[in-house]
Amino acid sequence: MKTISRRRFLSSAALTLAGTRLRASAGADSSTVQATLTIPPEAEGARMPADFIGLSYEVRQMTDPHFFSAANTGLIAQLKALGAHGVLRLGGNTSEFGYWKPAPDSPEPAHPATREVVGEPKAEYYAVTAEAVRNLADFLKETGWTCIYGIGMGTNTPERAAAEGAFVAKTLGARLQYFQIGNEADLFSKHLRDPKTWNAQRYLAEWLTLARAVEASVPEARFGMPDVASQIDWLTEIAEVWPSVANPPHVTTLTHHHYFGGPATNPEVNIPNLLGSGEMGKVQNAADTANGAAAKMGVRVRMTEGNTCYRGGKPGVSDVFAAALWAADYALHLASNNYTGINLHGGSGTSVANSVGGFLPGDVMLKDQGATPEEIASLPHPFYTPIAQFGAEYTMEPVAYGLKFAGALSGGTLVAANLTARLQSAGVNASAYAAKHPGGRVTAIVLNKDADKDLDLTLDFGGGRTGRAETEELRAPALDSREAHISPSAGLRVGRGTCTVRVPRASGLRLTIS
Ligand code: BDP
Repeated sequence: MKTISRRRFLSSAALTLAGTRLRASAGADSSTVQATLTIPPEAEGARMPADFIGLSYEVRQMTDPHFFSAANTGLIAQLKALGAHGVLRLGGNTSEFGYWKPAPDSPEPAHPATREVVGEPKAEYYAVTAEAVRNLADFLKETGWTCIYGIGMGTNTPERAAAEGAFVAKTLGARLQYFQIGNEADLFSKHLRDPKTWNAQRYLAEWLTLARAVEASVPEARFGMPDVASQIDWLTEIAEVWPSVANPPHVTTLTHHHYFGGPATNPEVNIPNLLGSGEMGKVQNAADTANGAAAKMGVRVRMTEGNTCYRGGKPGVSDVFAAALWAADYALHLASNNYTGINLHGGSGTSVANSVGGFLPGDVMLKDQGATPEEIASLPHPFYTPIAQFGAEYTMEPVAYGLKFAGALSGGTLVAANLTARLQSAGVNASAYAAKHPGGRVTAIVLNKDADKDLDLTLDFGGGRTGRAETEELRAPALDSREAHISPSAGLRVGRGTCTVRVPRASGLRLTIS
């Protein structure tokens, strides 16, 4: 292994950023873009639910029944800091290898044979216990959050799904939003099903068998589906055949996942691409397809699992300030597209490593770059996790600050104007969103993702308003800093409905007028 100085390690951790200016401070070649945004007085866009913000964890995380429990006060505090109302989603690749264990002496069932494939979880079976579900209920009560509960599909049986569903519904009560059955079934052809025959129709047939079994024991059961990794056209196919399903189970939400790219070794997974316009273009295409299918079924869409870089994230991209700007923009982009919410994936390094075959490619990459075990341990694991654990301490990572910053629009109705398009046509890589809250308070969020350009912005709220606007910044020293801050700034005078403000490169601004 080659040796590497601390300094070089830190700069190489920023990865493949050569030629890109990442510093947030203005340099000699600084440039400023001027733009005006008119915020329409009526909010006629999508309603962003109060519980829009969410997190996603592996079901395997429940093998430690104390993790999601009332005793885990450190984690509870972080969830509450992230949002007063949020949604905890349990799923991930490991959900296919958990089995329901109703009593301490229940025997382990026989498991079907599966193929072992690099990058997919190994068939390491584990029990989901009644104790873990009871503790989860207490945990949710403490946080004020609700839950999307993942039941396995890959190696499960209708009988076990029904028994688990009944216990979960009874134990979580109103904290259960809905069940999800199966995780990323569009990838089952890799290791869990016959690639020659596996498709959306087969999936739907299997899903209906399991959902009907759950419904038989939980008549009021609600479901989100199909939780695809990337084949959004499965939503279209399902919506097309749905009218021919006799007595369909109560599906409230169509769901899909989204990772910007991956794995860590992919040079395309870098900060300029993460913050570039191509990413939100892809997000928009997926949203258009998903919303088309949802409209046919009379439901809404949720992005139930995703993050910056699959297979556990990329150090220097997933765990730095750029990920905060990405998360805020991505969340609000989905909200503008009428999504009910977003769940960014994370959890413990062990649970996520297990979900992707036993190790995180980002760790291997760091080792190859000569990082010491101490340096590697000082980074969050998985690298993309919104909430990281270091010893007994939980910390909110930059990506979580982005979610929190965006979460201020939750509960409001978004204005329909495409503010982002205006900023982009002014020549800056920035986006903007605004929402009106019940009672008349208006909040605007501007995300300047540009590495080079500051934004001098005039906001026009219409004639009537005068007074002061409260402002907060989302910032860090640089796009590749391992930190993020949300802090109040000086505030602004609003005269005859307008105010002007500077949004520096690589920063966010939140502005509220009551
Ligand atoms: C998703 C899986 C999840 C993984 C994640 C990843 O559902 O279990 O942890 O990707 O690759 O596809 O990081």
